[in-house]
Amino acid sequence: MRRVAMLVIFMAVLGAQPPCQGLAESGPAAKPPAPNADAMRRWQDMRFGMFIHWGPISLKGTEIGWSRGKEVPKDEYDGLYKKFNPTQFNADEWVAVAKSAGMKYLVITSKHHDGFCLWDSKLTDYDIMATPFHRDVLKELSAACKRQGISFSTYHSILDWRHPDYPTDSPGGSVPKTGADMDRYVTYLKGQLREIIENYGPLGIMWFDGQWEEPWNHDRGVDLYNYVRSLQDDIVINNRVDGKPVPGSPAAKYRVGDYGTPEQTIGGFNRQEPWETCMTICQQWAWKPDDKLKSLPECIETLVQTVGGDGNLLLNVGPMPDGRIEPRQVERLKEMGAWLAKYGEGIYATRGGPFKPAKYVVSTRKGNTVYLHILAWPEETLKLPSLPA
Ligand code: JFZ
Repeated sequence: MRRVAMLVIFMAVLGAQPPCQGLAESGPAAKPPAPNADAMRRWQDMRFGMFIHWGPISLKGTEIGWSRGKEVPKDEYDGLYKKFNPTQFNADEWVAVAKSAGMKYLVITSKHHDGFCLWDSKLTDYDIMATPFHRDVLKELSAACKRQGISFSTYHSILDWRHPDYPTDSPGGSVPKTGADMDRYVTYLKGQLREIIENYGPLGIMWFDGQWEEPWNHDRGVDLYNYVRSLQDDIVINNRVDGKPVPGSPAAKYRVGDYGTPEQTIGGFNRQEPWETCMTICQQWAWKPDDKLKSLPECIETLVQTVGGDGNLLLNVGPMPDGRIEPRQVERLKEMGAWLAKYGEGIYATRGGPFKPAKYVVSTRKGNTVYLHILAWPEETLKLPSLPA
């Protein structure tokens, strides 16, 4: 009894984590450290980033992850990598497009729900090195970001419907797998995150997703959060790292994750909890031929309304199977960049408010300066919303 207690104290002193095996049984991991304040500030100041969803599924033009076992039969989906050869991929061009849009950071899918890995992973053969393309996309992109002064980050799906050890399968996690082993899967997940951070880091953000299924839970989320911070302390981690409470255990006392992630919608005015809206420039996350492109006013108003509510905007593009970002999307992004070249002072490194964003008037501030973004002037006089008390 006494030896067990001593061991626990010893581990706490060292700041070490209990082993993850049997985590659900052995109770929650140590309460995680507070977000790194400098990293949070750096990330919030950037305000505008590029999200990239990409993989062999772009050959079909259907949605990444979700179309596996639906629009595209599983066997066909899983074999697409053999034909994935985006010879026109040029990392410096992608980064230049982000820069020309006025974006300051970039987040790319290292692995989506389909399990395909866009980098040279030693832990699986289902990766970019198994394709005829045979070039490490994360390596080239992270290097280009460094060269051009853009913060590099990755999106990583916790769930993996193809991996034999992850307990659910496509379509959409509705089918249980036999022989799966979640503890073994978490070892794989952590090993891959280590590869990404060590080989392509330091990263700005680790953007988790796919946390909502039963195999994931709060305790595993806390453990994973601690693990990623132990690899790089000044990394920012989104709130999709956390999971539902372990079945049968009391509700979690706290949540992990440094910021909120409203999806395809502009977050509400909130200066207490950092947040980032992620939104597609068209309608699908992955590339779809002739997908409906948002207009320039729509794109700019989304950015202004988001920043005025004190959030960041992560605007998504899905590159084509040949490796290029669609020219009409590049055009739209450049138009946003031209607007930002003129009005960026009222966007970058600002905070939302003091007025709550309204339909036609949105405010941001920096020091003693308040910036008013007037989106329309429909009446004789411009009425400002009332100031929050
Ligand atoms: C998730 C992903 O599934 C999606 O493909 C994309 O990567 C986006 C940024 O994040 O969005 C979700 C998450 C959950 C559901 C739908 C979309 N859901 O549970 O229906």
